[in-house]
Amino acid sequence: MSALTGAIVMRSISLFFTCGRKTLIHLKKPTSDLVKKKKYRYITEGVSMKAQHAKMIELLKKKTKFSKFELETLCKIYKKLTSIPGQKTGITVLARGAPQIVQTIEGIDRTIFRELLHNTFDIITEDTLIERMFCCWDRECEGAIRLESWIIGLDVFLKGNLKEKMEFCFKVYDLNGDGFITKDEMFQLFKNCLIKQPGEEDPDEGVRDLSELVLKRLDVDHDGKISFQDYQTVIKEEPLLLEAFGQCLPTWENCSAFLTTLQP
Ligand SMILES: [Ca+2]
Ligand SMILES: [Ca+2]
Repeated sequence: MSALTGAIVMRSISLFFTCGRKTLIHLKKPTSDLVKKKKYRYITEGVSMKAQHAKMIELLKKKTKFSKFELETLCKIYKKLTSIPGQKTGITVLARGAPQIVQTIEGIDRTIFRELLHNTFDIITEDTLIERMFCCWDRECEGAIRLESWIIGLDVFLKGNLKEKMEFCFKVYDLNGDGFITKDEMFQLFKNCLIKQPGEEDPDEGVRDLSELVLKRLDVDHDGKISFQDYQTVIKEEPLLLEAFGQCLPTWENCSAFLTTLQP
């Protein structure tokens, strides 16, 4: 059982016990002792949540380039995004390893993610890329981006250096995640970007030609596919080719506009 699954199961179990305890309290006639205990429990729960939050901010401060203030603001934005009134965001799944437990994973789902890219970062790119970007952000592959993954994703997005950006873009473009961008993957990536000319006999011909051309430019070791090593070598010489297969990063203007909103 992974640490994450363990944590999910533990949370479900603790929720189960908490529910049981609450019922017990209601069944018995409340005595001042019980009331005191209940109050005490709420106070200690509040304190431990605060301590947990502080610990997480500290951890994220080490893992990312965000300041404490920026992290606090990002947490607030996340909370807003995942708690739309009258609507539970995230996805409902069966707990891994404990299918009897149905749980809702809190997080940014695909719809919110798409809207966020669209409205906040002005990234209007085609579906395959959006889906790949979502999968790269959703590091636990749960169908929802949790708080930590959201902040780490934003760190690359807004403050990433060239290496971090290259790693992110390559992962997005490597559609099947096998470590290479193949001619077929390039074809899929370009297919939706090119506008078909009316009356064209073979509309895919242009896409194939373009894939061929880009492969020639990026395949440094001439093995017919693009490895991260190939990609890295070329991008270092020609950073403009970073997003050669489609936009998956915000523009500099959008980055600085968003970062400004995080300031005091
Ligand atoms: Ca691949
Ligand atoms: Ca190669």
